[in-house]
Parts: sequence; C-alpha cells; structure tokens
Amino acid sequence: MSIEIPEGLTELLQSFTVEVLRNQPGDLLEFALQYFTRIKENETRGGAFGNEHNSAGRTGKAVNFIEEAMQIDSENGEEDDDDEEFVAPVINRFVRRASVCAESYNPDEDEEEREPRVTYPKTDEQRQRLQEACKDIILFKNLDQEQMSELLDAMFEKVVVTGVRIIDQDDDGDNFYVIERGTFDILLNVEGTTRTVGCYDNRGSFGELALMYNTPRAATIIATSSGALWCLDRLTFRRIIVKNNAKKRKMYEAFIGTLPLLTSLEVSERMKVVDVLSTKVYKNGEQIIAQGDLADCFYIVESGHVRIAMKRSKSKNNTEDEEVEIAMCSRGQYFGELALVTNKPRAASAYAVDNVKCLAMDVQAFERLLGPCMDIMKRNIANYEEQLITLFGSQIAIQEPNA
Ligand code: 1OR
Ligand code: 1OR
Repeated sequence: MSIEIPEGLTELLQSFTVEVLRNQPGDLLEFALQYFTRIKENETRGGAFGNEHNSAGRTGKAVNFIEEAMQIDSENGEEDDDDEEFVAPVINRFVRRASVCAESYNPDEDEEEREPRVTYPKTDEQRQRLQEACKDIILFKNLDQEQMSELLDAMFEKVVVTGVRIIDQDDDGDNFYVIERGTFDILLNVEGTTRTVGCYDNRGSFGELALMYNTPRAATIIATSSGALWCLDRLTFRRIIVKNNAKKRKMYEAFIGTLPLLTSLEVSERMKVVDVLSTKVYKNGEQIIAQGDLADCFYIVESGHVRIAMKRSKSKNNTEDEEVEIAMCSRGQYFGELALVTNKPRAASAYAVDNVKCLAMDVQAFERLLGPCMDIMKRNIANYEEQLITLFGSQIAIQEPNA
C-alpha cells in the first residue's frame, strides 16, 4: 500500500519545526495553535500559502506574504515580539521565487510607511555586540539614525558551528548576514567545479546580492569555525538598504560616469558599484590608510585631497623612518587598490588634506565588480614601480599583481 504525502505537508511541518526550535516555546500546543491560525488567516486573506506555493510563476508573492504576516502581527498588540518570530523564515520555505530577475527597485512604488517594523527584542549586551559588529558595514554607512535603529531592531542572532552552510549558491535569498565572529569560506561553483574564492575573517557581511537584485544566491558561504551572525530579513533589508541605494544611484550616477577607471564597465555595472560604495568623511590631517596595515577597502576621492606618503627607510622597525610624499589624489582619483590587487599590506599611508570625502568599497565587492578595470589599475601599478625606483633609488619592489 502506498501512502500519498499531501503536497505542502513537508514544507509546513519543516517550517513549523524551525519556528519551534528558534522560539523554544514553553507551551508547544499554544504555539502551534497560534502558528497555524496565522497561516490560515493569511491564506484567507489571499496569502501565498497553498498548493501552488512552489510554482515559479508566483514571483513577488513572497514579499506579499510577509507583508500580510507582518500586518497581522502588528494588529495583535502586545504579542508582537513573539509573533514577529514567525515572520522571517516563512519566506523561503513557502514561496520560491523565479530564478534570475534583475528587478529594479522603484522607491516611489514602495509602501514602507504602512509596513510595520520587525523587532527582535535584545538585551543590552546583545545590542552592544550587534552595534559593534555593524559599525564598519559599508552597506549601513549612509543610513540615517532612524533607519539604523529600525535595522538593528529587526536583526536576530544566529550561532553557527564549523561546517554549517549559511548560504547555498542558487538558492533564493532570505537574509542578509553580518559577521560578529567566526571565519567563513566563499565558494563558487562554475560548470560543476566548486572552488574557494575568498573568505571572511571575523568581520564583514554577506548575502546582500540576492536581496538587492532579486537573483539566486551567487555563491555558497560555509562556516570554517564556530561563530555568530546577525541576520536581517529580506523585506527589512529591501525596505531600508535597497531604498537607500536608489537614492545613492541618483546622487552618484553623474560622478561615477566621469571616472576614467570605470570606463570599461557597462552602465548597469557602474550602478552596482554605486550600490556597494559608502561615503567616508575625514578631517584635515586624519589618516585614512596606514602603511603596513592589512587592507580591506578601496577608495575613490569624492572631494578634497588625499596625500599619499611612504616611509623612506627600508627597515620596517626603524621608528626614525621619514615619510615622503609620493602622490596627491584629487576628485575622481582612486587609491588603496594596490594591497587588494597584490594581496600585500598597504604599500603607503594616506592622509586627508582639508576635509575629505571618499567613496569606499570592500575587498569582496572590489574583486567581484572591478575585474574589467584591472588593466587600468595594473598599468598604474607598473608606473608606481618605475616611480619607486626613481624616487627611492632602491630595490624595494611592488609585487607583481595577481593575474
Ligand atoms: P548573495 O546574496 O548572492 C552569496 O549570496 C554571497 O556571497 C553574495 O550575496 C555576496 O555577499 C557574497 N561573488 C559572489 N558573491 C560573493 C563574492 C563573489 N564574494 C562574496 N560574495 N566574488 C566573485 C567571485 C568571482 C568575490 C570573491 C572574493
Ligand atoms: P595600497 O593599498 O598599497 C596605499 O595603499 C595606496 O597608495 C596604494 O594602495 C596606492 O593606491 C597609493 N606607490 C605605492 N602606492 C601608491 C603610490 C606609489 N602612489 C599612490 N599609491 N608610488 C607613487 C607613484 C606616483 C610609487 C612610490 C614611490
């Protein structure tokens, strides 16, 4: 005798189990009652749950489903916090989005004012750890205080152990992740062959691409140590970060179009560069880069001047080293590429002259987006080497850039 498993049962039970594990409710029966009532209510309101929930043609329903779920949450007053625990994981399990869709974001169509916020309550200690983890996240840099606080409220913690796959290439995007601690490998599968293309070491963030561009996950991320992540659900991410990116695009479109470095990029690729840039402001004399430091950022000068200086002595430990000015960067010029291209420590220091505004990009985005600009950069790096010999008359050599 064969027993037929009703369509949707596995997903329904899996999703419920995940919620139980995440919420650890005291009264399991009460929790189940609330959980299934909510799903039923949503279905009645025309939500996405049902036999057809896996069909690719339901692109966009995921968001509707969640919006609905959130509205129900907010109507329930004091139960909000617990209820919101239901929201985030439902997205991926019940509704799989169609594969690649380079959806553009139109902020004018956004109805975010009517959407209730997601809030995961946190202890002071948790909030402090979260703030620390988020303080250097480039995508969060241009947000105002209100947006930042909404974002922090919506984030929830996830503890991981070695070997856990946080993201699988080609999956739909559910969350954006900020690393609090731990190391993670970035794996890329190209035509059946998987290779490690990079890693995160106790800092940074990942999982923004699928959420920003509505594309499948572009890489696999695996924990290579135990660690902790802060997760931000897709809808809150889109409401705040993607909306902010739309503003950034308007602001920087013209400037980015004038940069000689980016001439080999298509317009759409240039816009993706804008999405991952953050503005950094420095006061006159402030150090932007310290020679010898490990590198994690690439910079483009938006306004002011940046003085590049190099220590004259060959000996690293000699505190008497004198710094010599070797270059001055102005609006539209870039710096900080050398260490990223050669995988070496910073070759020189950089200081703000007057008040300086730079656009900064992290190393992963640099590698992902600026490949087509590598020829220009390598030509300039070859020039550095020539100048180095002229200026210092030494054998200090800048290592050949990686292919
Ligand atoms: P996602 O939502 O696509 C996988 O999920 C995440 O891996 C992706 O967002 C990025 O946050 C992160 N190519 C694609 N994804 C990358 C890359 C990457 N680096 C980090 N991610 N690289 C290009 C490889 C040819 C850069 C490797 C250093
Ligand atoms: P970085 O990541 O090593 C310091 O951090 C940055 O200073 C470096 O990338 C370059 O972007 C920038 N030699 C080495 N680095 C230089 C030079 C330079 N000029 C700018 N940078 N030379 C100057 C040639 C005009 C040769 C040294 C004498």
